[in-house]
Amino acid sequence: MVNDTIDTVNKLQTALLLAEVFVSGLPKFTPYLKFEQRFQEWGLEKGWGENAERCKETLNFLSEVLQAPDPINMEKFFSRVPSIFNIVVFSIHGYFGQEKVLGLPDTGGQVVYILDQVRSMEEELLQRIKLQGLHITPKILVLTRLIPDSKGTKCNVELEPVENTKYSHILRVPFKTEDGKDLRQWVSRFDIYPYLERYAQDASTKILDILEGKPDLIIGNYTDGNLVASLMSSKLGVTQGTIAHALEKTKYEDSDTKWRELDQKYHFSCQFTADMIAMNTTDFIITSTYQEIAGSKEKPGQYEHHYAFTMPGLCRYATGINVFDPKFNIAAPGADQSVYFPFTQKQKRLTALHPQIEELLYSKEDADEHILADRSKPIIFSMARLDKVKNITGLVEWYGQNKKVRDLVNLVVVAGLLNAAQSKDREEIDEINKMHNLIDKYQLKGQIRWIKAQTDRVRNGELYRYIADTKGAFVQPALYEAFGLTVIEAMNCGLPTFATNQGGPAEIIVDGVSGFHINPMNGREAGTKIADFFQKCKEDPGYWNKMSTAGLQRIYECYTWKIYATKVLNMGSMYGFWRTLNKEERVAKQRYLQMFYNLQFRNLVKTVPRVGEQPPRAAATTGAAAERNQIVARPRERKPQGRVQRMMTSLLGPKPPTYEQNGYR
Ligand code: UDP
Ligand code: LCN
Repeated sequence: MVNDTIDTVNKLQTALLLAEVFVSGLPKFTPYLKFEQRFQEWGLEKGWGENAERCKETLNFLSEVLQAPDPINMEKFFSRVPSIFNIVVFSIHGYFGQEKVLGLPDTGGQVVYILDQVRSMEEELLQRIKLQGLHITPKILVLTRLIPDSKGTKCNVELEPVENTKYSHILRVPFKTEDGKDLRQWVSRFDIYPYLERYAQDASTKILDILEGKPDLIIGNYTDGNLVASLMSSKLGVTQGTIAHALEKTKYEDSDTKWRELDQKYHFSCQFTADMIAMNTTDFIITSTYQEIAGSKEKPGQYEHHYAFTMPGLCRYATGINVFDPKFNIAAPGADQSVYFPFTQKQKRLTALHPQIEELLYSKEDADEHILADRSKPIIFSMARLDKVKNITGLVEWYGQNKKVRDLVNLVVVAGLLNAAQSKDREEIDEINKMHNLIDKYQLKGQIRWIKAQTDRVRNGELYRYIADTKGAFVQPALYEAFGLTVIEAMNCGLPTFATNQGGPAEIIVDGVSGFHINPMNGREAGTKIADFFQKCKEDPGYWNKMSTAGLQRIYECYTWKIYATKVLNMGSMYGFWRTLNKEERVAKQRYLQMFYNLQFRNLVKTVPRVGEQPPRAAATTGAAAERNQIVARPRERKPQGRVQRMMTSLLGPKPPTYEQNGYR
């Protein structure tokens, strides 16, 4: 925005003043081209705005920043700076695709979130570039894994345009086996650590090729994507943002202290170490709610869980991540309102899909144990991956135990597979068996309909609305839910919603006003709350409409993708600026984190078997070897001191090696 003739703040301030006075005298919509030459004479280049009015505002915002750099002025100015055109988003695990993937193992809200996020960011970028008076084509790449055995999805396709965008693509890069071949099959998110470093190298090469240079912003998602984003952004010196979605530490109680017994199944030691590295490397963290950062009085937040914890015999985090760090930001996602719209919008309703939906809900085929006997009852509905934490089996149990609810409503759940023999996912298999046992135990035949995972998003949208037509409700019973996209999808469709008070939904819903909180640890209370609602609706049919409308109002106020995209692009711009300051401090921290990656993370990765391998003998993570390697990790400290310093010095000499020296290129 400025050229070399401006090399002092005084010169900049003078140029701003002259230019502002000049454009103030022009008609508002005078195009930039008409006065470009004058701007250049003052040392100002393109990017201030597409016309006189827009330039005047931007010039004024910068003058204000120079006089009083308060957060509001800074944000106003940085929202105008044309610093982001190319964005890379990492989402590696699961089946990342645009159709037929939802409900497959490890494949849920993160995929929906990212596809909607990309669309909204592209739209916002295009609008910003136009208003900046520039003619630049933005590019967004979503990096995921190419899975040759793609199970009928497009996960075996290398490059795929993102639907409803012009310049955004999914780029799939395969995992490599040790002998350099493409790994063919899906790998559980718990087991993918041995593949990530090589993946980061291969992905970087492809990205630089396609973008013909470095991206301006890298956004990681979940542990694996965040780690790879950290590797790439450190290597290329690019601004990085991370999104946790749902980290495992929050979901599995005592997973830190019990890491040894759980490691073979979940490899939490690897995962938590990767999370610590990514949280501390990233320039900024995007969260969906405040509670995700700092929780509530009763319950720690997802990030707060990572502040101080110990994996006995391995590592103790004294200040893993400080929840007061200014890198934390809230940008809540939305739901695609062309898919999830209110049931009352009759002209938009997809009535042609109703026969299919009725088949899904009431047909006799393939579901002889799950036929709803009384079709006149409202439906309580839930839809989720069949993971333990989603607690769909909990909901079935509360329903089974509560006669009043059973009398008032039918239960419909869309979740996982119905046949354990068809599943490869360890937790899903346990949950499938549990579901069948509960249906038998509480004799739920005639009152429950269990439908396998449904991958058609558009039809799912109509399904929520169809449930609303029955004057039913959505129930989200998770033991913990980081955010809960199904909650906002249901609310967008006007379906009154009961959702867990553990995690994001506690913030999305105002209890008793825009929906209801339920305590997943107290099924009896949850059942009573649901029964009371339907009883009240029976007595006063206006009550159902009131809750439906209040849910919608809450969504329009707080949960839309437009609000999200504005915030995230502002973050990219602001934190990109902060990166240029405090360089020394950054470098020292970076060196510490690289040491941590090289010495700790790489060793832990060796304990995770690759596909087809027997578990290797634990590297220095268990027993005496682990005791020898025990370190106290304080990644936020500027300069490692004391014991860590001694360890670094004894193992590495005074200067720890960089990623490059360790073979990461
Ligand atoms: N979903 C789906 N079919 C299923 C299960 C889930 O389409 O059988 C979708 C659901 O509509 C939502 C996403 O997957 O868009 C789940 O997101 P959420 O945040 O609720 O949970 P996550 O799976 O990410 O933990
Ligand atoms: C993962 C989850 O488990 C959900 O709670 C979120 O809604 C989803 O990611 C999107 O962030």
